[in-house]
Amino acid sequence: MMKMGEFIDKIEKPSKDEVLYIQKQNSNLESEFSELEDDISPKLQKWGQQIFGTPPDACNFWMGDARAITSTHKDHYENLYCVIRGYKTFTLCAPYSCMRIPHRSCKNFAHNRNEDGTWTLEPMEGETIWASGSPLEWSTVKSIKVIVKQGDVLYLPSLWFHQVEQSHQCIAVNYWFDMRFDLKYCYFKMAESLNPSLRSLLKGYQAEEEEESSTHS
Ligand SMILES: O=C(O)CCC(=O)C(=O)O
Repeated sequence: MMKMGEFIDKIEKPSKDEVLYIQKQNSNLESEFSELEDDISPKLQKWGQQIFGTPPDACNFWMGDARAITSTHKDHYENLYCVIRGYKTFTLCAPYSCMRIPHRSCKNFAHNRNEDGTWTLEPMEGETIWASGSPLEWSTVKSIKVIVKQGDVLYLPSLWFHQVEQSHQCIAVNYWFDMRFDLKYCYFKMAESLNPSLRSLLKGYQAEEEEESSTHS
């Protein structure tokens, strides 16, 4: 656990060994930064609630180093993303790009902080299928860049792929509202099933699972 004072000191004088980013996606605005709630107008959350018809699943606080880049992924959420200080650059690919985005299987690791303040990368169980590389490397996938400046709110619809970069000490708050698993989701899953790299990864998992269940029966 790192206290906020230590985080601020460190981010003001960044070291080459440590790239810090507050980016827990577990509603940390409520659970860890409740002191800030009075500074944040409830208007955006209320508006989101009205248009998506449900309270947010998570309200997140983000603050980080310019070297911290969020790799390309998509979420099952309608996302209202507000930049409070600095700017963020979102590189976006539409959901139908899922047919073409190369994927690979990545081993899971956790960054654990040691008592002396150093970090250890600990291997964890399992693997995660993730987009491989970044939008600029995918010649057959169209992307658009959106710069979200201080005071701007980006509505990022569910299932849009996004890679995110930021200015140093950028601060943001976002709200995730659960998406509707309707026809759009069915089309997305159908398009995804046409992606050759995903198909072969999923087949590999399926074969492993079948082998495991036959050795246990
Ligand atoms: O701001 C970031 O670094 C990532 C944001 C993101 O991935 C999200 O809001 O879903």
